[in-house]
Amino acid sequence: MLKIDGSQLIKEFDVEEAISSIGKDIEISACVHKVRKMSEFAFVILRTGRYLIQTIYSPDNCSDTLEDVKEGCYVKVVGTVKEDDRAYNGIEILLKSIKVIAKMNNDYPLHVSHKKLGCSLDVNLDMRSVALRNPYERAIFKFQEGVCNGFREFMLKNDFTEIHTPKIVAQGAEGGANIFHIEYFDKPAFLNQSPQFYKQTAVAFFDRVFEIAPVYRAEKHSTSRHINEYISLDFEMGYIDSMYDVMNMETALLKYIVSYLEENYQPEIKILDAKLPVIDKIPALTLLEAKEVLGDKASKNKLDLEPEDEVNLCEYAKKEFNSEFIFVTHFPSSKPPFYAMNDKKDPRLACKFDLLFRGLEITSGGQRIHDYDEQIAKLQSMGLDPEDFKYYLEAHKYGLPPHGGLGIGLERLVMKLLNLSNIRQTSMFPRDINRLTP
Ligand code: AMO
Repeated sequence: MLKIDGSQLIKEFDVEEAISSIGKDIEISACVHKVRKMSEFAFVILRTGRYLIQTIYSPDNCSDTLEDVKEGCYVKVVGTVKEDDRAYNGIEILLKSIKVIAKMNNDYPLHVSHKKLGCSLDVNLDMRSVALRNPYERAIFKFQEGVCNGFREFMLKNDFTEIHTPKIVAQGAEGGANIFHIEYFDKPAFLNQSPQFYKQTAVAFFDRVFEIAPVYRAEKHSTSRHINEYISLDFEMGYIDSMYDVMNMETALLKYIVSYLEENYQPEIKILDAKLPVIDKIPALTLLEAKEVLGDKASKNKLDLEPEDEVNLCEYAKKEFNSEFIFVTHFPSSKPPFYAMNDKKDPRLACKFDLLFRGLEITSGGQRIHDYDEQIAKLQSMGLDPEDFKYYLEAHKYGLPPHGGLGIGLERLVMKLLNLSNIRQTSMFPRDINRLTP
């Protein structure tokens, strides 16, 4: 009988191991990225899960032919590792054998092996399963993995507990019309706009929590900054003195993510030509101050930031403070979210902040109401019925420490870190008003 004990794992190609195997033979399973035939020999470029590797085929060295080896097929090769400064990662492989393990049935409809695809974004998104084989396109998502890993590692190091909250809910957390209605058997239900209620509830028993998960927004317009399903990097922390504790935590978090990327994602940083921000202190202005510094350039909307304000404030922060980030604090307390604590000094303002980066809001956060009566009063002042929030209010009823937190839009953060122009480029299979497939 065959017994599987988990000790015989097949390994993915390890570039470090290959570099340290110069002069030795190695076996690689990979996709054929490109074949360039010369008169006496051929370059066969292989694509592993993360790297491109140059191999050299010559009929004298190799026991197989290249007859069935086409761009897009999958192969298993054995070859000798050679140093070559001109090749990817400084090595090339002299092929001894090359066996096709899976054929391709159709030629690629896109230029997968080009540096960039060179097609429109719509074509790219329509043909995602092919487009993502292009090293530039897929590097965006490897880099995105790095942002999530950096986020998670920082959170765990700082005693936050990872939680998983429901996405099918009975009540939206963020208010407004951008909520998806679904049928939950015989009951109406919604797709959650954020883990807000649950992460606040969890502060009562874990003190500090975080979540990396999808959230849903029924955006009825098509813009370069909105998608209908995005990944929210959320955290919530107890025992804060003010929202400035949350802003400090975010500054340290962003510094950590950038250095984590620099340390672990150099191949992607190179492919994507990413210019990562240098983060020192992040300036903070109140909304009122922000509108004042913008002067004539400020949008007519006095109660919130419009996209042009975000661009202009970032330009101001760069010029005045040499910072690519800027916090804006103290939004009107009459506006959502209803869970934001009112400023004790001026209750017309809420202890809520946004963080802008390279011209775009990437985060909202703030201090929340922890007192039961205060939360009931704020719900009522906004014309909301506390009965509709019965389960959320249980957390307040049985006691919550002073707390606050934030939500970062992963795709927006990655889009800005990479200086891309459309959020859809950073969503592997984006959902927007016109797109439900692939
Ligand atoms: P908010 O609704 O401002 O706050 O969202 C937080 C962050 O999520 C991102 N974001 C989006 N990204 C892509 N497409 C969208 N349609 C979209 N909508 C929002 C933005 C934004 O800054 N619960 C609060 C957070 C908190 O206070 O903890 C919340 O969800 O980057």
